[in-house]
Amino acid sequence: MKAKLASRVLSGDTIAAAKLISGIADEAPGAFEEMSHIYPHTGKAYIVGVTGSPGAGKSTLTSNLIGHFRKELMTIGVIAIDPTSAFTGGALLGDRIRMQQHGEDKDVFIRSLATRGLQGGLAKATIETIHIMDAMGKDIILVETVGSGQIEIDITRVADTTLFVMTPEAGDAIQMMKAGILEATDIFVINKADRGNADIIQTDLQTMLSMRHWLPDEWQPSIIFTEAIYDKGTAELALEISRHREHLTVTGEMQKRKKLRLRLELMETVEGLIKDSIAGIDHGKYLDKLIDELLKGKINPQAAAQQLVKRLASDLGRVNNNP
Ligand SMILES: Nc1nc2c(ncn2[C@@H]2O[C@H](COP(=O)(O)OP(=O)(O)OP(=O)(O)O)[C@@H](O)[C@H]2O)c(=O)[nH]1
Ligand SMILES: [Mg+2]
Repeated sequence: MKAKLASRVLSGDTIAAAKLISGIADEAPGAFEEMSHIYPHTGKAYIVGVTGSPGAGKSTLTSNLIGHFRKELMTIGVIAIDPTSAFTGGALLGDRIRMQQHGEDKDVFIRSLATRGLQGGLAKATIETIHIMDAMGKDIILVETVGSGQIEIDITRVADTTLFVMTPEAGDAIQMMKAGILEATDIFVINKADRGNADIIQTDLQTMLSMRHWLPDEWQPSIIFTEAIYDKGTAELALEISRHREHLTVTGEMQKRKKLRLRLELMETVEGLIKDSIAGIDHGKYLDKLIDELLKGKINPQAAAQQLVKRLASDLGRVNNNP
């Protein structure tokens, strides 16, 4: 494989990048070989996670941030993760329209990843898409997700700066506690401040934050007000992101986040490999046989799992002994 796509991606070709991203999501043969030429060019981009409840204004805010960073001549990648498109088919289009003002800008590259079809591999596909945009030379990569499921939380944990977008409407604060978002957030954005009552949610938030114990060097999440439809508060938010970035750099936390990201990627890859290998034992017949035994109550799930792992280990041992 000559890694034709990878070399085009490295020269900034967006069509090649889009093709490679689809190849990764579809696990197309050759895509991973192409990726091996991408990895050496990664590690420079700054990753910002934009999460929050549906309709909170994440896409509008992301679009504003793109505009702000473009004025500073930074190049931008955007990944919109869309868990709802499988059901409604609409949200994805909405995001495209909101961001389309940047569609003509060759220094802004926007891709959507739908959760449909990716199952457990979403975090991995997202990280690989980040690598591709990073290797293309994008300075900032914004990742928009609805912060409700575990996968989204994993992704926000590995961003360099995570924003959680809320609105003054009730319920947001409680939901956030449940989802464990409080620990994963670096900057809280209270959007739709034009609707009033923004101070109420700010007080709720401050109360919650004050209940946490902070280590001396630890970043304490800040609260920023925005009115995204009027592009208000964008500069303040961008400034806060750069303040957080500075904090990560001076405290060495940046390196820790990079390590976390690599760990997540490694574990997801191993998990995928193991699952694929198990499904492939005796061309799938071994798994089928075990499931039949489970169904008949001849074996319990714990014993079946142990049997699978043992069989896998012995198969792998045979592969290693007879190269
Ligand atoms: N009043 C008001 N409306 C806003 C503000 N920001 C965004 N909106 C509106 O809120 C709606 C949702 O905005 P989006 O940016 O699509 O929100 P989102 O969080 O990306 O939505 P999903 O991706 O569907 O979860 C749109 O109709 C926006 O115009 C704001 O500051 N004030
Ligand atoms: Mg959106």
